[in-house]
Amino acid sequence: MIPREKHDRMANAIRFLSMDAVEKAKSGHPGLPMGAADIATVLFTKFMTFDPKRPEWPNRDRFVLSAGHGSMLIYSLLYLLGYEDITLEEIKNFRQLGYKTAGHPEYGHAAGIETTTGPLGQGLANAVGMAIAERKLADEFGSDLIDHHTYVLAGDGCLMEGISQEAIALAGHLKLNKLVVFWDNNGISIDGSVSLSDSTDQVARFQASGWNTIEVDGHDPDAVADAIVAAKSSDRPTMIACETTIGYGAPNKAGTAKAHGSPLGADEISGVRDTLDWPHEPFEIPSDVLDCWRLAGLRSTKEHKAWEDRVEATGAERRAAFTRRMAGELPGGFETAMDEYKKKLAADKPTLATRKASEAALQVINGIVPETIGGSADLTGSNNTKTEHTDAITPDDFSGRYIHYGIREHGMAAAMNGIALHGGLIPYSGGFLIFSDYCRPSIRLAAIMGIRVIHVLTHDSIGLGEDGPTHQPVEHLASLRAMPNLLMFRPADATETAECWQLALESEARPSGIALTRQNLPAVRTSYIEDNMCAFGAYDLVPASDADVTIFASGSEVEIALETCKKIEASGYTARVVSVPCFELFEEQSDEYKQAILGHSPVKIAIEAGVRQGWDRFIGNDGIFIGMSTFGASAPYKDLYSHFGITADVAFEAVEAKLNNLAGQAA
Ligand SMILES: Cc1ncc(C[n+]2csc(CCOP(=O)(O)OP(=O)(O)O)c2C)c(N)n1
Repeated sequence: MIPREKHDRMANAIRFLSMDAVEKAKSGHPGLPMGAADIATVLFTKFMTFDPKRPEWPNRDRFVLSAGHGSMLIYSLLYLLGYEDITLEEIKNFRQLGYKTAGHPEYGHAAGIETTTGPLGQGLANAVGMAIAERKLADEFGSDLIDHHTYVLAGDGCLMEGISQEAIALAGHLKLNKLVVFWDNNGISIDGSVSLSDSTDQVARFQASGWNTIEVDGHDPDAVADAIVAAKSSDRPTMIACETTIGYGAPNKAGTAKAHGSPLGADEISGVRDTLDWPHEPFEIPSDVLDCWRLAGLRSTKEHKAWEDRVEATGAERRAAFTRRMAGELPGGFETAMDEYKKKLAADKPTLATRKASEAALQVINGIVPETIGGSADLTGSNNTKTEHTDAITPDDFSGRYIHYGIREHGMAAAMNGIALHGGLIPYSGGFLIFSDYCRPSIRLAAIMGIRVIHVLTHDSIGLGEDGPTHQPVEHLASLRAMPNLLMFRPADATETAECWQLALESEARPSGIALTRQNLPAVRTSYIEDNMCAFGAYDLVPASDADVTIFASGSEVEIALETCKKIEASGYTARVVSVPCFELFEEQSDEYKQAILGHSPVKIAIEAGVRQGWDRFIGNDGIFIGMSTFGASAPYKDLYSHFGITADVAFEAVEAKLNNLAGQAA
């Protein structure tokens, strides 16, 4: 038991570091760290299992600060506990360029930051993914190797965001009993009292979603500790509603929105020093308090050692598999298996919808890569994401490899981020490309963090047909291509689909989206090529030197490009076809390669059943674009392609007109 006075001084160290750092930076959020300091002190001094000297220890407890604006809470903790990445110098340079102490916690900046938070609600949903990963790996490797908790600190804002409902519903359903959420229930957000905009009974909401709930005074360390003990023995995830005062200790601003997101000011800070009896200079932590924190930083050393001994005592095969998986390396034999599969495709030349081709590729992948964990947002039969290796995970049985995420795209994508961040698993999902809008914030965070999550995005154009414009993506490829560090693939046939899958899996430090068709497509790659051609981003499918016309196309429109090419050739001109499965990978090629692909044809044309945006890179401002400029319509897909003029005839006419025009000019 830590005596109350000692606890208070330790918590106050968080409060003063936080308010002083915000004051020096002239920006930031002092209120949350000051209000949640007691909860954090109890958690990190009595419960969390972690090792500041080995922050990547796979079996550490995870702590997610979902209310990322309170970042000084986590920076203070990491400094006080002795994490090397966060020095006092870092704290003094909070929110400054080149320092790890960014405005919101960013994964990869400093060890101990488990995920990037800032967009409210995301951290909570990431934590659900981490808890899923823990349970799955414990099932697979045994609790001697993986057995830890995931703790979250969420604010009112996190709980107001819609994503929180998707996340807690999934966690409640899966009975993720090693997930513990502290709700920093301070009743204040930016505009003022939470009651201005919300009157939800949060405790009842969590209970209705299958959670265990406990209500405590968040400034009573014993009550908080008792609640955590109770949470740890629950058979369900637990939400601990902690009543707190934002800006605790500030004589005038505590309990008000004034403490939320701006420096308290010199007078108020001086008042806090009096109120909390802290006669120390800014950034000065008395040595007895720092000692206590550093001691807390050592609390799991023995446990860590015992875990290492258990790993050592594990059979060589299991140890090697565990180590490989946690390092994120693909298994030996993966490349060979994909290569063999490509040979088979070259021989079979199947006509397939690329969503079916993706299923076939996954059949190979899931057989050889045991760390893939699939799923779908209730579109399994449409996304074709389930294979014979992936039985469903159920609340009572995590031996499967498939998550029925329910109709929760946003929660799914955020949970996948958490699974990837946990390590040991590669999550892939299923959804309609149109509904990437519903998970875009999480995909964006995956791109910022540089993590391997793979989104299978089917029904990728008007080619889906009768479901109509609400379901037909038009601007989605362009908008996803606009996102830095996301690989957006659009394969044209079964071979390209296999290649794109391979690239997505091999891209350890970025997320991928794979856009796939509902409609059947013929094989456009008809002979075996050892190289992964999709790795070039764009490549010659039908080469021709000094071609009069170059046709660029992606996915389902490559077939139309090939037909157009034939028509052009028949009319006496030369044409080449460039397949463009991935804009981003194309940009990463050498200048020579890019120049060669772009070429010098007098006529350039791009065909894609989406908007033009982005294609001028290939065809120039004066190129011909055959695609969409409006929303789609509800009809059988072939009728739609005719109606919107995405056909070889229309493409050929446009090319012919331009060629005639050029010839006229030359004459
Ligand atoms: C998705 C999203 N919307 C808006 C914001 C901007 N924002 C940051 S903090 C905040 C208020 C949060 O209130 P609360 O969770 O109660 O935090 P506290 O006031 O207790 O610090 C808002 C709206 C955000 N970070 N993320």
